[in-house]
Amino acid sequence: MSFNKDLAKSNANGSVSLHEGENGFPFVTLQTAAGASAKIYLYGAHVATFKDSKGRDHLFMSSKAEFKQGKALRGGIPICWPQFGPGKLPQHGFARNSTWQLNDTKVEEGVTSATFLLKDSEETKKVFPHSFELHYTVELKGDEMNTVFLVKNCGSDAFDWTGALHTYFNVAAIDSTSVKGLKGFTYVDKVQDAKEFEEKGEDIKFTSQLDRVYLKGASNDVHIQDTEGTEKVTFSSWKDVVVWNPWVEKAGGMSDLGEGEWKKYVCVEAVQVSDVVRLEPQQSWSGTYAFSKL
Ligand code: TA6
Repeated sequence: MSFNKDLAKSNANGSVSLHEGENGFPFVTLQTAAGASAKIYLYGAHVATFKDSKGRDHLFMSSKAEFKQGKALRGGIPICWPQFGPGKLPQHGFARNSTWQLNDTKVEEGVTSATFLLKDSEETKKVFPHSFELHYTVELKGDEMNTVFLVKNCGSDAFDWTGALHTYFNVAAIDSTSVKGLKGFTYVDKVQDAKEFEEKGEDIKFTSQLDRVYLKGASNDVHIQDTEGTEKVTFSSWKDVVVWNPWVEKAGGMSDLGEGEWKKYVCVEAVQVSDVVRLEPQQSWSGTYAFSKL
């Protein structure tokens, strides 16, 4: 695995280093002087952990995540692109199943970050005949994780995409978790034949499988409250929010999810699906998505 040694950095403000993980999957570790850390696999530029300076891991990773080419890692922050959900391409597109390259790193006072790059290839052009660059920056700033996701059309023809940062947040117990901030938004309920409803409640609670696309819901902050605290999630440019928990039935069919682990996470995702994003030649789109404990 090639890695530009200049990108590894360590100083009084923190460090960025590269390691080999499960099944030889390389990952980058970010550390800050204050004690926050993150682990990002080059496969999928997949953020697997974010631990704040108090040692709390904000992200859930399945104990049965499968580290093999072509299979998305279960948990953390899978990158869904250029397609969210089912469609012409395999579910959630190819970005989460591709090996990205580490392209830039920064270790400065209060900020440690890494930027990952995915470019079109012969493989991607077989299913998505366009030239593109994805630049994905993961940044630790105090006890917050910030992400910047940039898509550039490097070709001579326009293309459309949908996508998401499909984040699995740790919760103490899903049946005592509430998601707040989406009251009044219309949602597509994928558990009720994609019928549309208006969210009437301040709190979204979980008593069975829940899989909803809150249209334009990313215009607000979203809070995930459980018995141990509240995670604040903020967005810019991303349009929609998906809230998902499989509950016991659907979890039973997920071979890469440990027994009972469906109780330990909720997905609150930054999504672009209510409208496709059309990029003209040389045009870019970028969105930010950040989270921290209140
Ligand atoms: O974001 C929610 C969702 O679209 C659900 O419908 C469920 O399929 C989930 O993504 C997980 O998809 P995956 O392909 O990662 O198993």
